[in-house]
Amino acid sequence: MRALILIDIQNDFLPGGALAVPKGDEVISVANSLSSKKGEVFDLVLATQDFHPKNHGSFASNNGAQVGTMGKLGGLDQVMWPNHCVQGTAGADFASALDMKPVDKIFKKGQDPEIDSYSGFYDNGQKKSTGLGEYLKEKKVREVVILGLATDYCVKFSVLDALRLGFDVSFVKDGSRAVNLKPTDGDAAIEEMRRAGAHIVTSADVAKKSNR
Ligand code: VGL
Ligand code: ZN
Repeated sequence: MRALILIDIQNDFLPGGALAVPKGDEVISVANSLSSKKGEVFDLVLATQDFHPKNHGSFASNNGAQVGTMGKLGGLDQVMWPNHCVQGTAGADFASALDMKPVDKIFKKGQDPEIDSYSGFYDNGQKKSTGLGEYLKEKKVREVVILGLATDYCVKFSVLDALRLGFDVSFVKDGSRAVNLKPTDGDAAIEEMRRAGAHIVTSADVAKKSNR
């Protein structure tokens, strides 16, 4: 069983959004073209959604901090982000051009104000599960294909957790974009995923796979 996992393709991560990822909008057509291959290439299509309460501790505004500086949250180092993906706001919604019809299940994360959650599987302290890993195991998924936003945060940590959970993991390079607080962050994240055992692939490579 093979699952496609779409990470955080939400309005606030698109150009013009609160935490805009440069060229983040370019992942939408890649996501749509791969998710349209459900049945042929994928058995399941899943999506994660960053979904913060407005008092979330990762927001600079809730810490009297400047955006982009480092602080602490839940005992961990924490980037101070602009307010983003706040529950009940349009910024938290999935991109309107993203085709949600093939999506079998949505896993929300980042609801606990006391800890951030980059990975779609666990919070940053690896304490609480979103249920994604358990769901994949229950569905007998062995292979996961991951893309979305952002390469250097939520995509990277989702890939690393998926590897730790024992899945065969492919990261779709053309289906992901990086925040790049430092210009090399995206490339460093890809190298880290590769070293941890992920296959670095293109959407064209993935589209050639078959379930038959
Ligand atoms: C993300 C920073 C804060 C992401 C989410 O989806 O990569 N990055 N929250
Ligand atoms: Zn967030």
